[in-house]
Amino acid sequence: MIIKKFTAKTEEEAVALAKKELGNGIVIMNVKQVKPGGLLGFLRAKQTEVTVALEEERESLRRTVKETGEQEKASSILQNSGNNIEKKLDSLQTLLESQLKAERETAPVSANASERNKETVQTSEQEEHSSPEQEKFIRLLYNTLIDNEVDERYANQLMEDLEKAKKPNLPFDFILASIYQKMILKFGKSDGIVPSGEGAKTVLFIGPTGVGKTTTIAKLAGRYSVEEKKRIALVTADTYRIAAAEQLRTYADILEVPFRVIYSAEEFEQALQDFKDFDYIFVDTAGHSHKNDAQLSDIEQLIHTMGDKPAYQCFLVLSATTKYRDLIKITEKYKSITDYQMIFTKLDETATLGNLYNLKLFSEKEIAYVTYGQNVPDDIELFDPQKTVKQLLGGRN
Ligand SMILES: Nc1nc2c(ncn2[C@@H]2O[C@H](COP(=O)(O)OP(=O)(O)OP(=O)(O)O)[C@@H](O)[C@H]2O)c(=O)[nH]1
Ligand SMILES: [Mg+2]
Repeated sequence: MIIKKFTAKTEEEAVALAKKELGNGIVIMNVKQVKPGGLLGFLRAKQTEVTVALEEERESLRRTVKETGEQEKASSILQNSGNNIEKKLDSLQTLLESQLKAERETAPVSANASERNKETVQTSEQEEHSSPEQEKFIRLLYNTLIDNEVDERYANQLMEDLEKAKKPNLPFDFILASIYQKMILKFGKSDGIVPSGEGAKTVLFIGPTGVGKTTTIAKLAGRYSVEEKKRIALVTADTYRIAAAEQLRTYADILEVPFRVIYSAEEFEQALQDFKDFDYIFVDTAGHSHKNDAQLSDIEQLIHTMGDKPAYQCFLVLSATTKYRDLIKITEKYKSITDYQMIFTKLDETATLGNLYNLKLFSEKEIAYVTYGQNVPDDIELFDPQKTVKQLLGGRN
């Protein structure tokens, strides 16, 4: 990570200087007023000093690649997260430092933790540049990630990246900011449901049984129809259970939006035709076990009906409480059927969010929304990587 200070009359001017030199991917770490030095310095006006950081990866990217759409996106994520990163991470750092202090006072460390850290400790002893405090801090970050059920493989990757960026006497907040940014970049950011340029946008919700597909549709339909005053139609292809269609019909009645049950690909096409002047058509599907190929072929048929229409988005709904190994299998199975973004439900029922990070890295699919309760339409939001990364690094929920 490159860290550099820029001074100008105003904060805006200093940031502009930094962007001119380092590009749009910078993260603002700190802003402060400084007195000009030198003889007669006291006669001159105060200046603003802005400390910015740029990831080494981004720096080389900036030099070698022209500004691509992808890079623009990364920049905007960083900028959103970066505005005064110091302030945002303050409480987190205090928390980690107090843990560090507690650890120092309660030596020896528990057998389990010391076992887990053996490898890191050994490499740290060979590492001549890092201070023991720095090593402890990094180890604490690693343990926090593991406690939050981040896959060891991905936690180790982050640690390797940190090792590369490490310099003697690097302040804790730089280390923290570096890992924080890296994780946010890996998560990426989805825009969720985006309106179609013209005509209705069809949005399909697929996934295992009981994860909250229908409830999530109700939440989104509520948001879009009541708050955004959009024209919504609800369609269900879930004809497996008698109560399933009724569940969505009830929501449609409350929201006063049209509702249709479809039994075949032809009926689906007809529904899309009939609702073509609406803003959004939300399509509910029956929950399927990823092990049941016959059921999955129904979904494939629905998707086939959509063809390669651009006005179509598909969301794979997953519960944050599902076992990691099963989540891997599910995302893999659906990948063979269609492209999708992920929605994680039931965040309120789990204490650890490591699976969100694991599944993003494993599937390379974006996380669009998270839901955290049964209340319709309140308990849903667009996935916020900053918030999740902070939690994964030990910040408060
Ligand atoms: N705690 C919690 N419960 C949720 C959440 N989302 C949905 N639920 C509950 O999970 C249960 C199943 O929700 P549904 O929306 O029927 O799930 P589904 O995926 O449509 O289920 P099938 O259609 O049977 O496959 C219901 O009791 C919901 O209230 C959430 O974010 N948190
Ligand atoms: Mg359902």
